[in-house]
Amino acid sequence: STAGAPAGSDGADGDVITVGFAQTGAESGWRSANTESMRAAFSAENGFELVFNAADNDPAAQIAAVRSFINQGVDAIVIAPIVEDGWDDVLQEAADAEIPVILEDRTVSASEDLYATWVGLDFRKEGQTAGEWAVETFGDEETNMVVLEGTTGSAPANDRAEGFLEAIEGSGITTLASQTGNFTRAEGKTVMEGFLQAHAGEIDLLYAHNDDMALGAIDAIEAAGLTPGEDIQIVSIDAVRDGMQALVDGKINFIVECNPMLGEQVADLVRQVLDGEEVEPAYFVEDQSFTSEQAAEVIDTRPY
Ligand code: GYE
Repeated sequence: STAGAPAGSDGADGDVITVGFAQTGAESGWRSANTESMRAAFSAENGFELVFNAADNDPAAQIAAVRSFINQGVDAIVIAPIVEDGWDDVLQEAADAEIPVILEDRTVSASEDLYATWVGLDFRKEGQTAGEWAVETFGDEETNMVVLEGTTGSAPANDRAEGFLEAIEGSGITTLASQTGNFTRAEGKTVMEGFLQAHAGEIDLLYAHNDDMALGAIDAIEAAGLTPGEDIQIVSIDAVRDGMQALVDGKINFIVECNPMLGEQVADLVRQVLDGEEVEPAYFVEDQSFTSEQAAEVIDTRPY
């Protein structure tokens, strides 16, 4: 199992584990923290050789990267799947090559038989928590909401939308407009600019599927002469540093955490799977949520 491993870089057990990691891209602060966590866990000191690919959020490029890992004969493949659908063929190819696949972060719609395990967050619950805050804040009041969705077809965009809608059912909150901002700051800004033009003076609430899009939207709201957090209340998901700072500053009103520090747990699972140990089909990592006051208390001690 030392294919491609540089000479003299043997791990503690004398056998370097070569892992191909197909990352989504570099769209957000969450993603940077996740990549860092993975690189640290799959280090040479820990006995790994990491073959890293970031697909720039192009699902076809990500599948091609996984195929190239199979051709290279890596020991294991880790994927943060950009979208849920379209994985059956390449996962079957990995299974045929007897290379175990471990998923991290996002989920796939393919059968559980086609991968060893998954570790990540409960995106639906994150959406629910965000929606519960919105209902507590606005209640029966007639409230016009706009939504910045994550990447279309991605598990977090699907599940965060679903969980939120479930939570606001029967409340006074209605959706004026909902569009993808691809989890990026730049698109969060341009899509929000469009919302502000089409619905001038009407928007009470923004639900952003991640902090980066909320931060882009804040720029657009301020450029329109409005006060984010007051004229338009904002709820988002991730709790990355810049998002937490905007929450402390009162520009965002509530953030639901999504923990990106998954590297160590993924590395442990890779070892267990390669050792033939039995693992669960899914491992959920716990999330918290923060008001402005709570963010102020913890912001200096956050690892990302
Ligand atoms: O919320 C977003 C990132 O898949 C949970 O992807 C992840 C999401 C995260 O781009 O910021």
